[in-house]
Amino acid sequence: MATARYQLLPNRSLDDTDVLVLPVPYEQTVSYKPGTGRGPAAILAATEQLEYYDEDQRWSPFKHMGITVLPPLDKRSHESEGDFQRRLQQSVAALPSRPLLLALGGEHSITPALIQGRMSAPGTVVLLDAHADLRREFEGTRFSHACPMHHVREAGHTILMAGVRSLLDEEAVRIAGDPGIRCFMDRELQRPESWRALLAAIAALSGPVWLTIDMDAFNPAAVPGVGTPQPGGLSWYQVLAIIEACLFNPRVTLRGCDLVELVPEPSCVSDMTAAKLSHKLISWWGKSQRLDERPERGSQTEIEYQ
Ligand SMILES: [Mn+2]
Repeated sequence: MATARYQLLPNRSLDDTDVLVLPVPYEQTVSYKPGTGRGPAAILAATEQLEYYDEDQRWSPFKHMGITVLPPLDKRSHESEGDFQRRLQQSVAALPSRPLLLALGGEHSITPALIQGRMSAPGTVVLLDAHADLRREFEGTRFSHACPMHHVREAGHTILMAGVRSLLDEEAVRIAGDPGIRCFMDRELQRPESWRALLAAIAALSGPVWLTIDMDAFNPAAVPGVGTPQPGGLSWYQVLAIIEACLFNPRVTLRGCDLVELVPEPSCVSDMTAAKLSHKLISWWGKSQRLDERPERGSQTEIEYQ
């Protein structure tokens, strides 16, 4: 029963929570390997196997933080893609603004609506992805999972992308000619000076930031469960270093993040990687907001398995 899998974490009310987890099992425009619609349930199921102590920050975030898993939001059968995107944006805009929003995809086409619902002024979008996702449209739809960064750029946000290793010549030309897009190609990051330059660029960010992580940014040997795998890719510790630089940058206001394009697979390694990444995002954001200085919040804050 997939629906029961959304209730593994104890839920706080909307006005008393620190993190909103929004499952978006949207799968409409996948172009290669199907299954990303099962991503959110698989990530939440894998959280059952997580130890909640964060060995990096040396605390148990859920003893101090409230978390709310929202009902899954997906396209209705008779709804157009455009109507779904508008409803997603409106739903996100109606959520309380103080908690961190963590959306679990689903395909990458959900990201522009999430950002538009959450960032009223232009900011920076940090993209970890094997692909540049800058197509204007793909396979007949502008809402394709190949297009989200085109829409993000059109909305006026600047983009810092890392891990890219698959793109069209038009996308390469656009990146080269647009000062609002900074791209660290995946292979370039093998060079220590480029890796340091990426971390320095993230440390230099300020203002509102959205973090979007396509699971295909990872090396597919480590995370095979993605819709459009590409050789090469970032390691687990590289991704952690990137999000650490972003979340602990005191000039950044993180407006939200999304993990997208997971296709659950039998080994569960990819599912667990996404679940643990969610845990790190929540824990490190909480630590950056000094929520560890709060007293423990009693029995409701204990994780209870069902
Ligand atoms: Mn993508």
